[in-house]
Parts: sequence; structure tokens; C-alpha cells
Amino acid sequence: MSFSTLLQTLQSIVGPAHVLIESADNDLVQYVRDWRGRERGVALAVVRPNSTEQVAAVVKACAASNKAGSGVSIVPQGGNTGMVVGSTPDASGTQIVLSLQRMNNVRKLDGGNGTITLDAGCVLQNVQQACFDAGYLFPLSLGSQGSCTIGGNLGTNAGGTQVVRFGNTRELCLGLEVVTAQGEIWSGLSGLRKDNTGYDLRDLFIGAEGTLGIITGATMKMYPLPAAKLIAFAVLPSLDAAVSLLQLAQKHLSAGLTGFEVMGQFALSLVGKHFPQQRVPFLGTAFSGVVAPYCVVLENSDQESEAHAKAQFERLLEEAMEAGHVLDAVVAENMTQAKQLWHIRESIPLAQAQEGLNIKHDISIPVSSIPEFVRVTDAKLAESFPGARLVNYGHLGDGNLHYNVQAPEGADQAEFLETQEPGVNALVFDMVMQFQGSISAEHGIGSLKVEKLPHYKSPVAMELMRTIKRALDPQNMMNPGRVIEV
Ligand code: FAD
Ligand code: 2HG
Ligand code: ZN
Repeated sequence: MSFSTLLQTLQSIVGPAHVLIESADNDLVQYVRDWRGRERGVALAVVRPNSTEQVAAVVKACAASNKAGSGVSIVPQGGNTGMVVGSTPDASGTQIVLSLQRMNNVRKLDGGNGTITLDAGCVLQNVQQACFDAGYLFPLSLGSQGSCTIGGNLGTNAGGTQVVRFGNTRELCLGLEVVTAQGEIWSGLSGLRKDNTGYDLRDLFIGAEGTLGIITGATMKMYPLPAAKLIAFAVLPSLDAAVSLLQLAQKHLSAGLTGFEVMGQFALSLVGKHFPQQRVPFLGTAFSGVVAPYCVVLENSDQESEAHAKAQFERLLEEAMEAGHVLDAVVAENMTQAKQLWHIRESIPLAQAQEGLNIKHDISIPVSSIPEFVRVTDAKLAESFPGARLVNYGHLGDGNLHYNVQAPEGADQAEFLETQEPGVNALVFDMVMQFQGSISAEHGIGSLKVEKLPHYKSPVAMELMRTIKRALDPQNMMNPGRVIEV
């Protein structure tokens, strides 16, 4: 089957208006360039189905075309906010971008079961709002929530700022609906919390980055809304102090600790530089003549009352200051201030993007090892890449650091990336391995780390993954070249 025959078939399935083809008048940049601007691909077409049945028919048509030798493949796409070049087409012009954005309905909200069932193209922020309007909390929370979709969150097993209490997207998901690589529909939209009837198919598709099938719907957990939420922004003398503060916060707040994010001074200074309207507390403030290197955002969600939350927070901060873990802190007085403090943290990736192209690492290591890891790795980087600037921040409560590297001040950023990225990555990933960590805790593998993965995962694990990929997608048609080469 030729590409033009396939495109006609796709038009008959989703309607001609929803098969987009790049032309002088139709710039498809939002679908074909990744969020970080690292790569721009070429799509055979962007196809926008509006139902699970349409997705299945599109996949069947592509599978038939592929079998007939066309070489077409499919890149599932949600909000295209991924960090590892996984949701955009390659340069071949043979890939269909299958955008789930038109599938954006809430299918069912079951308060008694504490679940919401959704189309995969629902934007995360709309899901949070739908739950809130019904009196529930949907805890998944990412800086990209205004654009990213539930399907993309599941495809990447996204983390974000509430994982310390509620877990990754995987932990929030009870059931999935998936279109397989053969175009069959697996209806696994169970709202069950317990089900031991064999292999866990749901967990196979979560975090598979669209390489095994297309998630078209999901049943997700909701939680009770807290009675009160308090946010503190604390300045700390060291990363060791941040780990001690985390332990203390876990002891004082227990399940009330819903956020614990660490931010290095340089990361915060980029927010101050690129978004001067945001007032970053303690930026450049010296304590005993030294600018403190780290700040932390802490969130306390309380099921009792605001007064209870305040009393708990005060006790925690007092004890932390007495122990020297905290030098000073501000506590948000109202929701507006609370949002402003969170906004500072969430603006770091945007500020870094304004600063220029950069090397990102979303690594994880045991929480207790993080200070030592940073000390040793900082020193090694300074020795091998003099002047490289470290943008260091992240989800300390989960042992997940964004250990990002920006070119030296005044250097050509694109050239730095091109010439130094492999060396920087090798140094950082080797250190991660020495500390028994993972080279990706959040953003996944995509195409950026696909060649690295075999160096850092055991051959047995790689072969098991290949076996799964071959069994579920024998034509290698679902997001080929991402996560794993077969
Ligand atoms: P896309 O970017 O469209 O796709 C991501 C991957 O999932 C691709 O491999 C794609 O093929 C696959 N995919 C998409 N939809 C489906 C589907 N329906 N079925 C199967 N596979 C699918 N990530 C975090 O984990 N934590 C953060 O805190 C965080 N913060 C961010 C902040 C900013 C400012 C930005 C820009 C990104 C951030 N991210 C974060 C990364 C990104 O937002 C997440 O990975 C998000 O889950 C991607 O969702 P998306 O809808 O944009 O997916
Ligand atoms: C975050 O935690 C995201 O803000 C993005 O995961 C991290 O841009 C990054 O490196
Ligand atoms: Zn993150």
C-alpha cells in the first residue's frame, strides 16, 4: 500500500480535517519539534482521532500498510511536553504522529470508589479541576500540567512534586484502555484496587513511552481534599541539612508531607534573572557572610484544620532551626502566596530553557547518598568541564535530582552541547551507577538515552524488555527507536 492510499484511508477514518500534512501554509511545528527544541522531525501526517474506535482503525490501517511494505510507523503524542525526544517523528517522513488531543472527555467520576475514568487526551490541569469541582484531589502535579495529558503522564510514568506522598502516575492508575499494535482494543478500565488474575498488563503499558500500544483511556485514583495546605520556603546551609530536614519533616508531618523540593542557588538565580517579576526569597542573602547554597519548598497538607497545620509546621521549623538544618524560612500566609512559592520552583525548567540549550539528567539515587553524590560529581565535572554551570534541583523526597548542566558563561551553548554532552553524560551516569542509582527517574528514555540504556541496565533486563517488545509489537511499528532497539 502506498503512502497516498494510506492517507486516504486515514482521512476516511478521522475525517480529512484531522489528517494534517505539512505545507507552506500548514506549519506543524507544535507536533514535530520537541519541547526542548532539540530536534525537529518530519511527519508523514498528524492524525487526530476522536474515539478509541478511530484510534483502533488508524492502527489497523497502518499495520496493513506496514505489512504491505510501506515502512510506516506511529508516534503517539499527547501534549508534546516530554523531555527526551520521544513524542515527535524522526526525519524519515514515514511516521504518523497520532495525537490524542481530541480525546479529552471525562467518562465517569465515581466518588464512592474514589476514581475518575478519562480519555487519554485529557489535559492534566483539567483533570485536577474536574476532581476539585467534585470535591476531590487529583494529586499528580507537574510544571507542564497546562499542556501535558493523562496519556502522556501514563506513557512516561510521570512523577512531579507530590510523589513523596502519592507516588508516581503508576501508583495513581487502577485501569487502562489500550489499542494494541494490532489495532485491537484491550478494555482494562477496572476500578479495582486488588486483582491478581495473572500478569499485570496495565503496568506493562505504563512507562512504555508509546512503544507497546496506545493508551486511550484510564481509571485514576482520587483523594479527599485536605482541610488546609501550608507551604514553607526554607533556606539551608547544605544538602546534608536538606536530607536531615526531610527526615524531620517525615517524623513531624507523616502523611501530611505532600511536597519536598530542593533547589540550588544557581537554579534559583536563573528564575530571578529570567523572571524578575517573581520575588525569590533569600536569593543572594548571606548568612554569616556566606550565601546559603540550597532552598527547599515544603508542603504540609492537613486533614484536620489550618490551626493544626500551622502548629505542626511551627514545631517542625523551630526544631529544624535549632538543629541548624534551616537558616531561615518564610511560610505562605494565603493561597496566593503559596502559589507564588510553588511557581518559583516550577519556573526553574522554563528559566533554564531561557538561559539556553542544556544537558538534563533526571537521575535517582538513595536519598541518604545524595549529598555525597553531588559533592563528588560536582568536583569531577569541575575538573573535566571547567566553567560548566550546574543547575541542580528536584524531588529530594523521592531521591530524584535534576542534575542539569549548562554551558560555561559566554560559551556557545549549541557547540557545548554537541561536543561535550556525551562526556558529561558518561561522567554523570557512571557516578549514578557507583551510587546504585537510575539514569532516569522521571522523563524516561525516548530517543535521547536509547543508546545509553544497554550500558546501564543488565543484559538480562534488556533481553526481557526486547522479548516483551517483540511479542507485543512484532512489526516494530509503535514508536520505533524509542526506549529499546530491537
Ligand atoms: P508527550 O510529550 O506527548 O509524550 C511523552 C511520551 O509518552 C512519548 O513517548 C509518547 O509517545 C508517549 N505517549 C503520549 N501519549 C500517549 C498515549 N496516549 N499512549 C501511549 N503513549 C503515549 N515530567 C515529570 O515526570 N515530572 C515533572 O515534574 C515534569 N515537569 C515538567 C515541567 C515542564 C515545564 C515540562 C515542559 C515538562 C515536564 N515534565 C515532567 C515532562 C513531561 O511533561 C511529562 O513527561 C509528561 O508526562 C508528558 O506528557 P505529554 O502529554 O506531554 O506527553
Ligand atoms: C521538573 O521537575 C521537571 O521541574 C523538569 O521534571 C526538569 O527540566 C528539568 O530538568
Ligand atoms: Zn522533575
